[in-house]
Amino acid sequence: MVKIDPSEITPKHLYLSRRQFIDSAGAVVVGALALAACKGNVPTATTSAPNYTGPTTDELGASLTSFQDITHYNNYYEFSTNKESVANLVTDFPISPWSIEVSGLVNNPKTYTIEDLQKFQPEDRIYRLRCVEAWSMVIPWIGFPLHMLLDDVQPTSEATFVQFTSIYDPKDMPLQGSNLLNWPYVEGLRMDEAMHDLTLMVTGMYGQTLPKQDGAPIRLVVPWKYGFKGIKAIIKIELVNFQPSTTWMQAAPDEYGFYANVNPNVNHPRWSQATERRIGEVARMKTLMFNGYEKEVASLYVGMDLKKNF
Ligand SMILES: Nc1nc2c(c(=O)[nH]1)N[C@H]1C(S)=C(S)[C@@H](COP(=O)(O)O)O[C@H]1N2
Ligand SMILES: [Mo]
Repeated sequence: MVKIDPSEITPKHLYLSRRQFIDSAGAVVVGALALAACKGNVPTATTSAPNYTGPTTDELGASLTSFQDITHYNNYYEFSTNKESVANLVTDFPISPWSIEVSGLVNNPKTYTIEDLQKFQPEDRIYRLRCVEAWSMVIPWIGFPLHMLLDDVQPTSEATFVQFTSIYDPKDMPLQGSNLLNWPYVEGLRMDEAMHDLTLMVTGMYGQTLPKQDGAPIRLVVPWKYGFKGIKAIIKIELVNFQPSTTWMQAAPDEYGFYANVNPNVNHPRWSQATERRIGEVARMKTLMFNGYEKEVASLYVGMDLKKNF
């Protein structure tokens, strides 16, 4: 397991009580409504979020994306294909109670409530998020490494991949009533990728509970891969002995591969991946190999043809 430099992480002891959980979810809803009411009048974005006292740049010196942009420019196809609309459509999506089943090739299968997950010490991690559509953000997540959860259920020696499944709730997720994508949204990682210390189960952002539009109550974040690997609203994690199918491979196998490592040298069939637009900034910037995490993750892919295994 590769450890990341402690200087890159600011650990913070956060206990998300059920009470705080409900309070901050409510605050986001109120914020979204206030914004909708002001739309057209006030284009200014809040730089940060209330209560956030952490660092304001990533380890490369790039500024954090504003809380406003992170919560109002979202890819969440269960709700909308319009990134600016997601925040207003998630209001009634119920996320409590919620549980996650962790099963398959493990010695100790378990179903965790969100409250149960508090035993895995949450950390603050500032990561770049690079969408396959060539835009990016810098986001101060709160979460715990996935390996903590996997160690808890004890994968058997047969387990080689991990499969993730989002909730299926067509009553509350309007586009699950359409065939835009195959539902529920599914994703996967190879076992060594899942066990890597950078791979995070995220429950918060900017010092508060995760907003619904960003994947509450729990989502995956794999910072060296394109954003679509970061599956939101997870209800099941299964340890398996085959490479799992993913929603985007099913939708367009020529465009989206299983590995989806950020790679400026492998273009999407319809656009270049050499540069990206950092949300909130004007000039385009060069996309970094493995999204700037090459030192930490390149060893996972030695001997693999990254052009073929895109
Ligand atoms: N369940 C689910 N997870 C998802 C998606 C989605 O449509 N549904 N979109 C993905 C894509 S394409 C991206 S770029 C990120 C966006 O995360 P954000 O809205 O928090 O920035 O979520 C990913 N996770
Ligand atoms: Mo994306």
